[in-house]
Amino acid sequence: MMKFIHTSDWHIGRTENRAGRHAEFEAFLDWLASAVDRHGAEALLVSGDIFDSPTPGTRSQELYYRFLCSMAASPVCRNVVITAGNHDSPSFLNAPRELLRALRIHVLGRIGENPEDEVLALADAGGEAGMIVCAVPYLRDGDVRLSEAGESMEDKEAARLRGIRAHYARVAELAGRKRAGLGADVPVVAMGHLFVAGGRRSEGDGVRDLYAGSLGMVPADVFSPLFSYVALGHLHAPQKVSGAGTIRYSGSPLPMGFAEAGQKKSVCLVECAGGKAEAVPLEVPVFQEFLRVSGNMAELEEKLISLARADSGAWLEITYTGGEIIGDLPLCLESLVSGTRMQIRAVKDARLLQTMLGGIHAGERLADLDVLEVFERCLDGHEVPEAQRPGLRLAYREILASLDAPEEEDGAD
Ligand SMILES: [Mn+2]
Repeated sequence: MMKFIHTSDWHIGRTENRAGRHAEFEAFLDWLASAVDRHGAEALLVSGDIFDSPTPGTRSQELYYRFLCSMAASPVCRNVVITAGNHDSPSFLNAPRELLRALRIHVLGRIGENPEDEVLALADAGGEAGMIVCAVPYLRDGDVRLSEAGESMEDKEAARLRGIRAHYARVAELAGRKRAGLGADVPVVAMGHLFVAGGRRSEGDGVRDLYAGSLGMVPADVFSPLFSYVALGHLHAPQKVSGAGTIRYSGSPLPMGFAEAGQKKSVCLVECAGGKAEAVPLEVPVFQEFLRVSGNMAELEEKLISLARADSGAWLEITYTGGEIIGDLPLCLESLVSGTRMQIRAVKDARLLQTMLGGIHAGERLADLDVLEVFERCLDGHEVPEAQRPGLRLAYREILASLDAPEEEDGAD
């Protein structure tokens, strides 16, 4: 039997309207370190998006290394596996990998020449072979497919999917061989940072849609039946992809913005025995409450007063829906929370937005719109003829795809 914790999408260094959240990240990592020991987890798997940015600040790095240090000293947890997500810099994660390996912390920033590197045999608490992990990082286009000139968007997508399928098949085969070599019937667990069909996106979960609609998704059958469990990252709401719950998103441990306010956050505690895996969510405490409040001035006043009475320390996103124009709305609202523990992080004036931006719908901020939606609004705004739009959309998506892969070049340094 092998017990481990699966988590992902920490996004260390993420800010909320420029407000730092290091205290929350620190509280989460402390909680996680104690949860690992309390539950007797022999391994910790982190499926991507460790950092929010490819160039994390020094505070963020300090939190990360301090946490890894506590894991290395854990009396229970014998191995940590960290894979890169689309937000991470593969080179940044990989830079200390030799040093970390000495502490039984395995880092997979990008796939290398040898897929064997992604197939790890981990020991259990007794020092015996406990499980095999296929530590597959986020697969960038350049990792799994060769671009060809003149390819259509559909051709590219099909080639990308074939590449992902082939890669998972390859590591499954290697894992099968490794298991046979061990002569022990240990479970095989796969990791991934991708959007698996059947996964449910929450509004604004930080997953950038590079491709519209169903493009960019991967069917769950890319994962070999050899895998007892698939530890996924990328979507921020915790969820099962398969009915049995053995292909699963742990979700982000902290709310990534107000769109995730009120979402219950968790990590997964997984027990593997024989070919079977069982996962239960461990709820992460709320370290900083995010709250959305809306209404006209009288309603807002009433809500904020009652929150103040309850001694709320929430971060607020306030949407003013009143008809009356209030010139100094942020100041007015600020005076309502002064002397309380609450902090206003964002103010939206539904009516003002409506009149000023026309095409932008009530309650929206530019930051809430998907990049493709913004482009659509531009096409509408400039009254671009329908016939020209498909070509422009394609060109725009190609630009986006190239922006999303800043790491392709950094192999040089
Ligand atoms: Mn993420």
